[in-house]
This record gives sequence, C-alpha cells and structure tokens, in this order.
Amino acid sequence: MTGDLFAALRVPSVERIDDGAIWLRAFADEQVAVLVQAIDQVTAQAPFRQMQTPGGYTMSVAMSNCGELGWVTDRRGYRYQRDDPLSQRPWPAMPDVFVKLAVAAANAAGFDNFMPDACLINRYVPGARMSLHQDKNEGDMTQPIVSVSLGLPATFLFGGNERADKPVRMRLESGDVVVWGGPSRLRFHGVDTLAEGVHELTGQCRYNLTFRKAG
Ligand code: MD3
Ligand code: FE
Repeated sequence: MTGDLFAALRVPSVERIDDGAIWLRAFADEQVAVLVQAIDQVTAQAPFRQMQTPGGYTMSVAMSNCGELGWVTDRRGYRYQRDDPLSQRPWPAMPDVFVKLAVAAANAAGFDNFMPDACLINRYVPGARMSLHQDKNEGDMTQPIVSVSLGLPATFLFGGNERADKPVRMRLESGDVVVWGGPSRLRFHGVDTLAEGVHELTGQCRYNLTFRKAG
C-alpha cells in the first residue's frame, strides 16, 4: 500500500520565517506513516499523560518522550530527566527514523552538528492548545529545536522576544518540519486551540515531535 490514490501531492519547499527559523514544508511527507508507527511503539512503553504545571493547571496537551532525556512538568517545576516519572524507568530509545529525520532537517536548515538527546512528543485533540512560552530548559541554546507536525493541521503562533509581542500565525500541516535556531531560539511561541477534524493517518489528533539537545 503506497497511500491514498486521492491524497494531495505536496511539493517540498524551504522558507525562511526569520533569522534562524526555517520552514521545511512537506519535508517529512514520505515518512509520516512510519513516524506515527514509531510514536505508537514509544507510547506503548511510555504512555501519553497530561502533566501538571508548577501553578497547578493540567496541560490540555498530552505528552510523552523518547531519548536519553525527557521534558517533564509537575508542581516542582519544568525540567528534563532521564526517567519517566510514571514508570521510574528510562524513557524509550529514540527510534532511528526520528534521529535521521531530525538531523537531516537541521542540516537542510544550515545546522550541521545537531544531535538530539531528547524528543518530546505532544498529542493535541480538538480543544487542546499551548499558550505562549519560551523553551529555555535546554543546556545549549546554540543548538536548534527541530519540530515535526503530524496529523491534523494547527495554527502555530510565532511571537517575539517579549511575551507581549504580537505573534505571527502559521498553519502547520502534517509532514511540515520547522527548525528554530540562532536568533529565533528564544522567541515566544504557542499553538492555537486545535479545531475539530479527522485526519486519514491520525484520526482526531495532531502530534508534534520536538527534537532537542537538552543535556
Ligand atoms: C520556536 N510545541 O513542545 S513546535 C513545545 O506544536 C512546543 O507542539 C509546539 O512549543 C507544538 O515546546 C510548537 C514549534 C517550536 C518548538 C520550539 C521552539 C517552535 C519554537 C523554540 C523556539 C522558537
Ligand atoms: Fe515550545
């Protein structure tokens, strides 16, 4: 089976959003099915869970991780840790298809020595969102973050260096990859409330993989 006869054919393109922020449209289109299978394998070992923020809210996005380090939040704060707090066992290894894709995308965006040690897996259902934030728990801010969107489309909010800066809205589709590095690395960003929908591959959900050099 090579896919739906009527699936839209997307043409890959590379677009600079800002200094260090590169949008690789359709970069992962050929791998989306394999990537979703790998998500299923990882999350059979480390199930999706809705974590608590330090302020006591439950996140609407469900999360898991793979790789040496995983991002977690609870009442004690945000951090990376080697063990899954649910199992107290190491996170599942990062699947080869994940590592290869992340390195290839970083290279295509001009970052040639990227080697992720953490992959956060986000799952959005309709109604889920992620409010504006910065990613600043990683050890080396000279390394980019590579993000891969799978399943339902979402409106991504790309803000400025201050929380109050008005964000630019970008529609991220399944198979799109964005590399966020250099001067864009600490920009505020978020995801608008996911709209209802059904995707042929993922059903009523969107996945986002973010590859990081956390340690
Ligand atoms: C821009 N995830 O997990 S990925 C996150 O779609 C996160 O699930 C969103 O923000 C999602 O932290 C957005 C895109 C992204 C990731 C990291 C960034 C954009 C970024 C770091 C700096 C600037
Ligand atoms: Fe983020």
